[in-house]
Amino acid sequence: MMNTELYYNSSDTICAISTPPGAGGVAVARVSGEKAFDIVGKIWCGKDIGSFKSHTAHLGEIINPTDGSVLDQAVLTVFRSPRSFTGDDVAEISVHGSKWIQRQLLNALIGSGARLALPGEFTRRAFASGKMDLAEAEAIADLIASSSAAAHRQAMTQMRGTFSKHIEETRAKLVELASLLELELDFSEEDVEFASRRKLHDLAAETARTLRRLSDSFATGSAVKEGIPVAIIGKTNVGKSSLLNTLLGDDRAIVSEIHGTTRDIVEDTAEIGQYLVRFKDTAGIRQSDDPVENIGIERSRKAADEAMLVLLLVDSAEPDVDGLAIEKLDPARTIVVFNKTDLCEIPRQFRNKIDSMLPGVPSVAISALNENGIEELKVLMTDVLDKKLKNSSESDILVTNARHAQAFAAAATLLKAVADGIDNMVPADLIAQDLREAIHNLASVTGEITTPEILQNIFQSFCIGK
Ligand SMILES: Nc1nc2c(ncn2[C@@H]2O[C@H](COP(=O)(O)OP(=O)(O)OP(=O)(O)O)[C@@H](O)[C@H]2O)c(=O)[nH]1
Ligand SMILES: [Mg+2]
Repeated sequence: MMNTELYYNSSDTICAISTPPGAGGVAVARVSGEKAFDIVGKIWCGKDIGSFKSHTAHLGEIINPTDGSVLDQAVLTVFRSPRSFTGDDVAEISVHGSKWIQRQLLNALIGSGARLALPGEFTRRAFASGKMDLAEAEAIADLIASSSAAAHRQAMTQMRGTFSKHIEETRAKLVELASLLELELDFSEEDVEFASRRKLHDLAAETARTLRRLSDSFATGSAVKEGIPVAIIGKTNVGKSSLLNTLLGDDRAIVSEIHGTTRDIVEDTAEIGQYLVRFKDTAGIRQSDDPVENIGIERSRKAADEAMLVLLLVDSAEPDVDGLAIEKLDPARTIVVFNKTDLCEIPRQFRNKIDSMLPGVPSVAISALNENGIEELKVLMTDVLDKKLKNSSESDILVTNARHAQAFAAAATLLKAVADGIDNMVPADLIAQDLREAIHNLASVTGEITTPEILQNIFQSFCIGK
Protein backbone atom coordinates (compact mmCIF):
# COMPACT_ATOMS: atom_id res chain seq x y z
CA MET A 1 0.00 0.00 0.00
CA MET A 2 1.22 3.50 -0.80
CA ASN A 3 2.75 5.27 2.16
CA THR A 4 0.60 8.37 1.84
CA GLU A 5 2.19 9.78 4.96
CA LEU A 6 5.14 10.83 2.79
CA TYR A 7 2.81 13.10 0.82
CA TYR A 8 0.92 14.43 3.79
CA ASN A 9 1.60 18.07 4.32
CA SER A 10 -0.99 20.02 6.18
CA SER A 11 0.14 23.38 4.82
CA ASP A 12 -0.59 22.45 1.18
CA THR A 13 -3.77 23.64 -0.43
CA ILE A 14 -5.59 20.53 -1.58
CA CYS A 15 -8.28 19.88 -4.17
CA ALA A 16 -10.50 16.99 -5.28
CA ILE A 17 -13.78 16.21 -6.94
CA SER A 18 -16.10 15.40 -4.03
CA THR A 19 -19.02 14.03 -6.05
CA PRO A 20 -18.95 10.38 -7.21
CA PRO A 21 -16.80 9.48 -10.24
CA GLY A 22 -18.50 9.55 -13.63
CA ALA A 23 -20.86 11.91 -15.41
CA GLY A 24 -23.71 13.55 -13.49
CA GLY A 25 -25.93 16.60 -13.44
CA VAL A 26 -23.53 18.52 -11.26
CA ALA A 27 -20.00 17.86 -10.03
CA VAL A 28 -18.42 19.61 -7.06
CA ALA A 29 -14.71 20.32 -6.66
CA ARG A 30 -13.47 21.18 -3.20
CA VAL A 31 -10.41 23.29 -2.51
CA SER A 32 -9.08 23.68 1.02
CA GLY A 33 -6.08 25.51 2.41
CA GLU A 34 -4.42 28.81 2.97
CA LYS A 35 -4.19 29.59 -0.76
CA ALA A 36 -7.64 28.24 -1.69
CA PHE A 37 -9.06 31.62 -2.78
CA ASP A 38 -5.85 32.73 -4.57
CA ILE A 39 -5.77 29.50 -6.53
CA VAL A 40 -9.46 29.58 -7.44
CA GLY A 41 -9.03 33.29 -8.27
CA LYS A 42 -6.65 32.30 -11.09
CA ILE A 43 -9.37 30.33 -12.90
CA TRP A 44 -12.43 32.35 -11.81
CA CYS A 45 -14.08 34.90 -14.04
CA GLY A 46 -16.63 36.85 -12.02
CA LYS A 47 -16.68 39.26 -9.11
CA ASP A 48 -13.57 39.44 -6.94
CA ILE A 49 -13.49 36.47 -4.52
CA GLY A 50 -11.93 38.71 -1.89
CA SER A 51 -15.23 40.59 -1.62
CA PHE A 52 -17.30 37.42 -1.01
CA LYS A 53 -18.59 36.88 2.50
CA SER A 54 -18.25 33.46 4.10
CA HIS A 55 -21.05 30.98 3.40
CA THR A 56 -22.22 32.67 0.21
CA ALA A 57 -22.64 31.28 -3.32
CA HIS A 58 -21.78 33.15 -6.52
CA LEU A 59 -22.35 32.59 -10.24
CA GLY A 60 -19.39 33.00 -12.57
CA GLU A 61 -17.26 31.21 -15.12
CA ILE A 62 -14.30 28.89 -14.88
CA ILE A 63 -11.48 29.76 -17.26
CA ASN A 64 -8.96 27.32 -18.64
CA PRO A 65 -5.71 29.07 -17.60
CA THR A 66 -3.66 27.58 -20.45
CA ASP A 67 -5.63 29.21 -23.29
CA GLY A 68 -8.07 31.54 -21.53
CA SER A 69 -11.13 29.70 -22.91
CA VAL A 70 -14.29 29.35 -20.83
CA LEU A 71 -14.57 25.84 -19.39
CA ASP A 72 -18.03 26.10 -17.85
CA GLN A 73 -20.45 28.25 -15.94
CA ALA A 74 -20.01 27.55 -12.25
CA VAL A 75 -21.31 28.33 -8.78
CA LEU A 76 -18.60 29.13 -6.27
CA THR A 77 -19.37 28.73 -2.57
CA VAL A 78 -17.00 30.36 -0.12
CA PHE A 79 -16.31 29.21 3.46
CA ARG A 80 -13.79 31.33 5.28
CA SER A 81 -11.48 29.92 7.95
CA PRO A 82 -12.21 28.84 10.64
CA ARG A 83 -15.92 28.42 9.76
CA SER A 84 -15.51 25.58 7.29
CA PHE A 85 -15.55 21.78 7.31
CA THR A 86 -11.75 21.57 7.47
CA GLY A 87 -11.15 24.76 9.43
CA ASP A 88 -9.14 26.15 6.46
CA ASP A 89 -10.43 28.51 3.79
CA VAL A 90 -12.60 26.30 1.60
CA ALA A 91 -13.96 26.92 -1.90
CA GLU A 92 -16.54 24.61 -3.45
CA ILE A 93 -16.97 24.88 -7.20
CA SER A 94 -20.11 23.36 -8.72
CA VAL A 95 -19.89 22.74 -12.45
CA HIS A 96 -21.84 20.65 -14.95
CA GLY A 97 -20.90 17.06 -14.28
CA SER A 98 -19.29 16.03 -17.57
CA LYS A 99 -16.24 13.84 -17.06
CA TRP A 100 -14.21 16.06 -19.35
CA ILE A 101 -15.15 19.24 -17.45
CA GLN A 102 -14.28 17.56 -14.15
CA ARG A 103 -10.87 16.53 -15.45
CA GLN A 104 -10.13 19.98 -16.88
CA LEU A 105 -11.24 21.68 -13.67
CA LEU A 106 -8.93 19.51 -11.56
CA ASN A 107 -6.06 20.10 -13.98
CA ALA A 108 -6.68 23.84 -13.81
CA LEU A 109 -6.66 23.81 -10.00
CA ILE A 110 -3.49 21.72 -9.85
CA GLY A 111 -1.88 23.90 -12.52
CA SER A 112 -2.68 26.93 -10.36
CA GLY A 113 -0.93 25.53 -7.29
CA ALA A 114 -3.25 23.07 -5.51
CA ARG A 115 -2.29 19.48 -4.75
CA LEU A 116 -4.66 16.55 -5.35
CA ALA A 117 -6.05 15.54 -1.97
CA LEU A 118 -5.24 12.16 -0.46
CA PRO A 119 -8.12 9.85 0.51
CA GLY A 120 -9.93 11.31 3.52
CA GLU A 121 -7.62 14.31 3.68
CA PHE A 122 -10.40 16.88 4.07
CA THR A 123 -11.77 14.94 7.04
CA ARG A 124 -8.28 14.46 8.45
CA ARG A 125 -7.84 18.23 8.39
CA ALA A 126 -11.18 18.65 10.13
CA PHE A 127 -9.88 16.32 12.85
CA ALA A 128 -6.49 18.06 13.02
CA SER A 129 -8.13 21.47 13.44
CA GLY A 130 -10.32 20.18 16.28
CA LYS A 131 -13.61 20.35 14.32
CA MET A 132 -14.32 16.77 15.35
CA ASP A 133 -12.64 13.95 17.20
CA LEU A 134 -11.39 10.77 15.60
CA ALA A 135 -14.45 8.65 16.33
CA GLU A 136 -16.67 11.34 14.81
CA ALA A 137 -14.41 11.52 11.74
CA GLU A 138 -14.56 7.74 11.33
CA ALA A 139 -18.35 7.93 11.54
CA ILE A 140 -18.38 10.08 8.41
CA ALA A 141 -16.94 7.16 6.41
CA ASP A 142 -19.58 4.87 7.94
CA LEU A 143 -22.31 7.35 7.14
CA ILE A 144 -21.25 7.53 3.50
CA ALA A 145 -21.13 3.71 3.33
CA SER A 146 -24.42 3.15 5.19
CA SER A 147 -26.98 1.21 3.18
CA SER A 148 -29.79 0.71 5.66
CA ALA A 149 -31.72 2.81 8.16
CA ALA A 150 -30.10 0.96 11.09
CA ALA A 151 -26.52 1.47 9.80
CA HIS A 152 -27.36 5.11 9.09
CA ARG A 153 -28.66 5.59 12.64
CA GLN A 154 -25.52 4.07 14.16
CA ALA A 155 -23.26 6.29 12.06
CA MET A 156 -25.30 9.41 12.88
CA THR A 157 -25.14 8.70 16.63
CA GLN A 158 -21.38 8.38 16.39
CA MET A 159 -20.93 11.38 14.11
CA ARG A 160 -22.94 13.64 16.39
CA GLY A 161 -20.59 12.82 19.23
CA THR A 162 -22.97 10.92 21.57
CA PHE A 163 -20.53 8.06 21.57
CA SER A 164 -17.44 10.28 22.06
CA LYS A 165 -19.12 12.15 24.91
CA HIS A 166 -19.73 8.89 26.70
CA ILE A 167 -16.08 7.83 26.29
CA GLU A 168 -14.77 11.23 27.30
CA GLU A 169 -16.85 11.32 30.48
CA THR A 170 -15.56 7.90 31.47
CA ARG A 171 -12.01 8.91 30.71
CA ALA A 172 -12.30 12.13 32.71
CA LYS A 173 -13.41 10.19 35.81
CA LEU A 174 -10.50 7.77 35.47
CA VAL A 175 -8.03 10.62 34.92
CA GLU A 176 -9.18 12.29 38.12
CA LEU A 177 -8.54 9.17 40.15
CA ALA A 178 -5.26 8.46 38.35
CA SER A 179 -3.95 11.90 39.26
CA LEU A 180 -4.81 11.39 42.91
CA LEU A 181 -3.05 8.05 42.80
CA GLU A 182 0.02 9.61 41.17
CA LEU A 183 0.03 12.32 43.80
CA GLU A 184 0.22 9.60 46.39
CA LEU A 185 3.29 8.19 44.67
CA ASP A 186 4.98 11.59 45.02
CA PHE A 187 4.48 11.30 48.76
CA SER A 188 5.48 7.67 48.86
CA GLU A 189 7.66 8.16 51.95
CA GLU A 190 4.64 9.20 53.94
CA ASP A 191 1.72 6.91 54.46
CA VAL A 192 -1.01 8.96 52.78
CA GLU A 193 -3.98 7.89 50.70
CA PHE A 194 -5.42 10.63 48.49
CA ALA A 195 -7.31 8.32 46.17
CA SER A 196 -10.07 6.48 47.95
CA ARG A 197 -9.41 2.81 47.24
CA ARG A 198 -13.08 1.92 47.48
CA LYS A 199 -14.08 4.65 45.05
CA LEU A 200 -11.33 3.67 42.61
CA HIS A 201 -12.21 -0.01 42.91
CA ASP A 202 -15.89 0.54 42.20
CA LEU A 203 -15.27 2.92 39.33
CA ALA A 204 -12.69 0.61 37.71
CA ALA A 205 -14.91 -2.45 38.09
CA GLU A 206 -18.00 -0.70 36.76
CA THR A 207 -16.15 0.90 33.85
CA ALA A 208 -14.54 -2.45 32.99
CA ARG A 209 -18.02 -3.98 32.73
CA THR A 210 -19.35 -1.14 30.56
CA LEU A 211 -16.35 -1.29 28.24
CA ARG A 212 -16.60 -5.06 27.96
CA ARG A 213 -20.26 -4.72 26.99
CA LEU A 214 -19.31 -2.11 24.41
CA SER A 215 -16.58 -4.27 22.89
CA ASP A 216 -18.95 -7.26 22.88
CA SER A 217 -21.52 -5.19 21.01
CA PHE A 218 -19.12 -5.09 18.05
CA ALA A 219 -20.38 -8.44 16.72
CA THR A 220 -23.84 -6.92 16.44
CA GLY A 221 -22.57 -3.48 15.44
CA SER A 222 -20.53 -4.77 12.54
CA ALA A 223 -23.44 -6.98 11.45
CA VAL A 224 -25.68 -3.90 11.34
CA LYS A 225 -23.08 -2.20 9.17
CA GLU A 226 -22.16 -5.08 6.85
CA GLY A 227 -25.47 -7.00 6.79
CA ILE A 228 -27.03 -9.13 9.52
CA PRO A 229 -26.38 -12.83 8.82
CA VAL A 230 -29.66 -14.75 8.45
CA ALA A 231 -29.47 -18.46 7.53
CA ILE A 232 -32.26 -20.29 5.72
CA ILE A 233 -32.03 -23.92 6.75
CA GLY A 234 -34.17 -27.04 6.40
CA LYS A 235 -34.45 -30.40 4.73
CA THR A 236 -33.89 -30.78 0.98
CA ASN A 237 -36.54 -29.56 -1.46
CA VAL A 238 -38.54 -27.57 1.12
CA GLY A 239 -38.09 -24.35 -0.91
CA LYS A 240 -35.09 -22.63 0.73
CA SER A 241 -33.66 -21.39 -2.53
CA SER A 242 -37.13 -20.35 -3.70
CA LEU A 243 -37.52 -18.32 -0.51
CA LEU A 244 -34.09 -16.69 -0.98
CA ASN A 245 -35.03 -15.67 -4.51
CA THR A 246 -38.38 -14.30 -3.36
CA LEU A 247 -36.80 -12.27 -0.55
CA LEU A 248 -34.15 -10.86 -2.89
CA GLY A 249 -36.58 -10.29 -5.76
CA ASP A 250 -33.98 -11.95 -7.96
CA ASP A 251 -33.26 -15.37 -9.47
CA ARG A 252 -30.13 -15.73 -7.39
CA ALA A 253 -30.13 -19.47 -6.53
CA ILE A 254 -30.96 -22.51 -8.65
CA VAL A 255 -34.36 -23.97 -7.84
CA SER A 256 -35.42 -27.48 -8.90
CA GLU A 257 -37.59 -30.31 -7.71
CA ILE A 258 -34.45 -32.48 -7.39
CA HIS A 259 -33.48 -33.01 -3.75
CA GLY A 260 -30.00 -31.73 -2.95
CA THR A 261 -29.93 -28.99 -5.61
CA THR A 262 -28.06 -26.45 -3.46
CA ARG A 263 -24.61 -27.74 -2.54
CA ASP A 264 -22.91 -24.67 -1.13
CA ILE A 265 -23.95 -21.48 0.63
CA VAL A 266 -25.54 -18.93 -1.68
CA GLU A 267 -25.57 -15.49 -0.11
CA ASP A 268 -26.79 -12.02 -0.90
CA THR A 269 -28.12 -8.94 0.86
CA ALA A 270 -31.53 -7.29 0.92
CA GLU A 271 -33.08 -4.51 2.94
CA ILE A 272 -35.65 -5.86 5.39
CA GLY A 273 -37.38 -3.08 7.28
CA GLN A 274 -34.63 -0.90 8.69
CA TYR A 275 -31.96 -3.60 8.46
CA LEU A 276 -29.53 -4.71 5.81
CA VAL A 277 -29.76 -8.50 5.94
CA ARG A 278 -27.23 -10.97 4.54
CA PHE A 279 -29.28 -14.06 3.62
CA LYS A 280 -27.54 -17.41 3.40
CA ASP A 281 -29.34 -20.11 1.46
CA THR A 282 -27.90 -23.46 2.51
CA ALA A 283 -27.67 -27.06 1.31
CA GLY A 284 -30.71 -29.08 2.46
CA ILE A 285 -29.97 -31.34 5.41
CA ARG A 286 -30.49 -35.07 4.77
CA GLN A 287 -28.73 -38.41 5.17
CA SER A 288 -26.31 -38.68 2.26
CA ASP A 289 -23.44 -40.88 1.07
CA ASP A 290 -22.09 -38.18 -1.19
CA PRO A 291 -18.97 -36.66 0.43
CA VAL A 292 -19.37 -33.34 -1.40
CA GLU A 293 -22.98 -33.02 -0.31
CA ASN A 294 -21.93 -33.81 3.25
CA ILE A 295 -19.42 -30.95 3.20
CA GLY A 296 -22.27 -28.69 2.08
CA ILE A 297 -24.48 -29.96 4.93
CA GLU A 298 -21.68 -29.29 7.40
CA ARG A 299 -21.58 -25.72 6.09
CA SER A 300 -25.34 -25.41 6.55
CA ARG A 301 -25.00 -26.27 10.23
CA LYS A 302 -22.14 -23.82 10.64
CA ALA A 303 -24.15 -21.06 8.93
CA ALA A 304 -27.02 -21.74 11.35
CA ASP A 305 -24.64 -21.53 14.33
CA GLU A 306 -23.14 -18.24 13.18
CA ALA A 307 -26.35 -16.55 12.05
CA MET A 308 -28.02 -13.88 14.11
CA LEU A 309 -31.34 -15.29 12.95
CA VAL A 310 -32.27 -18.71 11.55
CA LEU A 311 -35.24 -19.23 9.26
CA LEU A 312 -36.12 -22.88 9.75
CA LEU A 313 -38.02 -23.75 6.60
CA VAL A 314 -40.36 -26.73 6.62
CA ASP A 315 -42.58 -28.17 3.90
CA SER A 316 -46.26 -28.23 4.90
CA ALA A 317 -46.90 -30.90 2.27
CA GLU A 318 -44.03 -33.12 3.46
CA PRO A 319 -44.13 -32.69 7.24
CA ASP A 320 -40.75 -33.95 8.36
CA VAL A 321 -38.01 -32.51 10.54
CA ASP A 322 -36.08 -35.70 11.28
CA GLY A 323 -32.32 -35.29 11.34
CA LEU A 324 -32.46 -31.48 11.64
CA ALA A 325 -31.71 -31.47 15.38
CA ILE A 326 -34.09 -28.51 15.67
CA GLU A 327 -34.25 -28.78 19.44
CA LYS A 328 -30.66 -27.49 19.43
CA LEU A 329 -31.65 -24.21 17.76
CA ASP A 330 -31.64 -21.11 19.96
CA PRO A 331 -35.31 -20.13 20.41
CA ALA A 332 -34.41 -16.43 20.70
CA ARG A 333 -33.06 -16.37 17.18
CA THR A 334 -35.22 -18.79 15.26
CA ILE A 335 -38.36 -18.36 13.17
CA VAL A 336 -40.24 -21.41 11.89
CA VAL A 337 -41.44 -20.87 8.33
CA PHE A 338 -44.10 -23.23 7.02
CA ASN A 339 -43.69 -23.22 3.24
CA LYS A 340 -45.82 -24.51 0.37
CA THR A 341 -49.05 -23.54 2.13
CA ASP A 342 -50.52 -23.06 -1.35
CA LEU A 343 -50.58 -26.85 -1.61
CA CYS A 344 -52.22 -27.67 1.71
CA GLU A 345 -52.94 -26.42 5.20
CA ILE A 346 -50.30 -26.96 7.86
CA PRO A 347 -51.11 -30.39 9.36
CA ARG A 348 -52.16 -29.80 12.97
CA GLN A 349 -50.03 -32.66 14.29
CA PHE A 350 -46.96 -31.30 12.54
CA ARG A 351 -47.50 -27.84 13.98
CA ASN A 352 -47.93 -29.30 17.48
CA LYS A 353 -44.80 -31.37 17.13
CA ILE A 354 -42.72 -28.33 16.17
CA ASP A 355 -44.32 -26.24 18.93
CA SER A 356 -43.33 -28.83 21.48
CA MET A 357 -39.76 -29.10 20.13
CA LEU A 358 -39.30 -25.32 19.89
CA PRO A 359 -41.59 -23.82 22.55
CA GLY A 360 -42.24 -20.10 22.19
CA VAL A 361 -40.58 -19.80 18.79
CA PRO A 362 -42.61 -17.62 16.41
CA SER A 363 -43.84 -19.11 13.15
CA VAL A 364 -45.38 -17.94 9.90
CA ALA A 365 -47.14 -19.64 6.98
CA ILE A 366 -45.93 -18.73 3.51
CA SER A 367 -45.74 -19.80 -0.07
CA ALA A 368 -42.39 -18.98 -1.64
CA LEU A 369 -44.00 -19.78 -4.97
CA ASN A 370 -46.91 -17.33 -4.96
CA GLU A 371 -45.36 -15.00 -2.34
CA ASN A 372 -48.16 -15.33 0.19
CA GLY A 373 -47.07 -14.51 3.74
CA ILE A 374 -43.75 -12.94 2.68
CA GLU A 375 -44.67 -9.54 4.13
CA GLU A 376 -45.67 -11.19 7.43
CA LEU A 377 -42.33 -13.01 7.45
CA LYS A 378 -40.46 -9.72 6.94
CA VAL A 379 -42.35 -8.07 9.81
CA LEU A 380 -41.61 -11.04 12.07
CA MET A 381 -37.91 -10.89 11.15
CA THR A 382 -37.76 -7.18 11.98
CA ASP A 383 -39.47 -7.81 15.34
CA VAL A 384 -37.02 -10.55 16.30
CA LEU A 385 -34.01 -8.47 15.20
CA ASP A 386 -35.30 -5.41 17.08
CA LYS A 387 -35.49 -7.46 20.27
CA LYS A 388 -32.09 -9.04 19.74
CA LEU A 389 -30.36 -5.73 19.06
CA LYS A 390 -31.96 -4.04 22.07
CA ASN A 391 -30.70 -6.83 24.31
CA SER A 392 -27.16 -6.70 23.01
CA SER A 393 -26.58 -3.09 24.02
CA GLU A 394 -28.05 -1.62 27.15
CA SER A 395 -27.32 1.91 26.11
CA ASP A 396 -28.15 2.97 22.57
CA ILE A 397 -24.53 2.54 21.58
CA LEU A 398 -23.32 -0.27 19.37
CA VAL A 399 -19.64 -0.39 18.52
CA THR A 400 -19.31 -0.69 14.74
CA ASN A 401 -15.58 -0.18 14.41
CA ALA A 402 -12.98 -2.91 15.02
CA ARG A 403 -10.39 -0.39 16.23
CA HIS A 404 -12.73 0.89 18.92
CA ALA A 405 -13.77 -2.62 19.96
CA GLN A 406 -10.12 -3.60 20.44
CA ALA A 407 -9.35 -0.50 22.48
CA PHE A 408 -12.40 -1.07 24.72
CA ALA A 409 -11.54 -4.73 25.26
CA ALA A 410 -7.96 -3.82 26.20
CA ALA A 411 -9.11 -1.06 28.57
CA ALA A 412 -11.68 -3.41 30.15
CA THR A 413 -9.00 -6.01 30.88
CA LEU A 414 -6.72 -3.36 32.41
CA LEU A 415 -9.46 -1.88 34.56
CA LYS A 416 -10.44 -5.33 35.79
CA ALA A 417 -6.79 -5.75 36.79
CA VAL A 418 -6.97 -2.40 38.61
CA ALA A 419 -10.05 -3.52 40.58
CA ASP A 420 -8.52 -6.92 41.36
CA GLY A 421 -5.22 -5.24 42.29
CA ILE A 422 -6.98 -3.07 44.87
CA ASP A 423 -8.72 -6.14 46.32
CA ASN A 424 -5.34 -7.83 46.64
CA MET A 425 -3.51 -4.81 48.12
CA VAL A 426 -1.21 -4.47 45.09
CA PRO A 427 1.13 -1.43 45.45
CA ALA A 428 -0.13 1.90 44.14
CA ASP A 429 2.56 2.28 41.46
CA LEU A 430 1.49 -0.96 39.73
CA ILE A 431 -2.15 0.02 39.89
CA ALA A 432 -1.32 3.46 38.52
CA GLN A 433 0.45 1.86 35.57
CA ASP A 434 -2.58 -0.23 34.52
CA LEU A 435 -4.85 2.74 35.04
CA ARG A 436 -2.67 4.96 32.83
CA GLU A 437 -2.67 2.34 30.10
CA ALA A 438 -6.46 1.97 30.25
CA ILE A 439 -6.84 5.74 29.94
CA HIS A 440 -4.47 5.68 26.99
CA ASN A 441 -6.64 3.09 25.25
CA LEU A 442 -9.76 5.21 25.71
CA ALA A 443 -7.93 8.29 24.47
CA SER A 444 -6.90 6.47 21.30
CA VAL A 445 -10.57 6.00 20.36
CA THR A 446 -11.39 9.68 20.28
CA GLY A 447 -7.92 10.55 18.97
CA GLU A 448 -6.76 12.46 22.06
CA ILE A 449 -3.63 10.38 21.72
CA THR A 450 -2.68 9.12 18.31
CA THR A 451 0.17 8.43 15.92
CA PRO A 452 0.65 9.30 12.24
CA GLU A 453 0.45 5.56 11.39
CA ILE A 454 -2.95 5.23 13.03
CA LEU A 455 -4.22 8.33 11.27
CA GLN A 456 -2.90 7.13 7.95
CA ASN A 457 -4.59 3.74 8.39
CA ILE A 458 -7.88 5.33 9.24
CA PHE A 459 -8.05 7.98 6.58
CA GLN A 460 -6.71 6.02 3.64
CA SER A 461 -9.87 3.91 3.66
CA PHE A 462 -11.90 7.05 2.94
CA CYS A 463 -12.67 8.14 -0.60
CA ILE A 464 -10.78 10.96 -2.25
CA GLY A 465 -12.76 14.16 -1.92
CA LYS A 466 -14.04 13.43 1.58
N1 LIG B 1 -46.11 -25.43 -4.57
C1 LIG B 1 -45.02 -24.88 -4.10
N2 LIG B 1 -43.81 -25.29 -4.53
C2 LIG B 1 -42.72 -24.70 -4.05
C3 LIG B 1 -42.78 -23.65 -3.10
N3 LIG B 1 -41.52 -23.28 -2.80
C4 LIG B 1 -40.70 -24.05 -3.54
N4 LIG B 1 -41.41 -24.92 -4.30
C5 LIG B 1 -40.89 -25.94 -5.20
O1 LIG B 1 -40.18 -26.89 -4.45
C6 LIG B 1 -39.08 -27.37 -5.20
C7 LIG B 1 -37.79 -27.20 -4.40
O2 LIG B 1 -37.50 -25.84 -4.29
P1 LIG B 1 -36.05 -25.30 -3.91
O3 LIG B 1 -36.20 -23.85 -3.64
O4 LIG B 1 -35.07 -25.72 -4.92
O5 LIG B 1 -35.83 -26.10 -2.56
P2 LIG B 1 -34.53 -26.15 -1.62
O6 LIG B 1 -35.02 -26.22 -0.24
O7 LIG B 1 -33.63 -25.03 -1.97
O8 LIG B 1 -33.91 -27.53 -2.05
P3 LIG B 1 -32.39 -28.06 -1.89
O9 LIG B 1 -31.51 -27.02 -2.47
O10 LIG B 1 -32.40 -29.29 -2.68
O11 LIG B 1 -32.16 -28.29 -0.46
C8 LIG B 1 -39.09 -26.62 -6.51
O12 LIG B 1 -39.71 -27.40 -7.48
C9 LIG B 1 -39.90 -25.38 -6.18
O13 LIG B 1 -40.55 -24.86 -7.32
C10 LIG B 1 -44.08 -23.24 -2.65
O14 LIG B 1 -44.25 -22.34 -1.83
N5 LIG B 1 -45.14 -23.89 -3.19
MG1 LIG C 1 -31.73 -25.00 -2.64
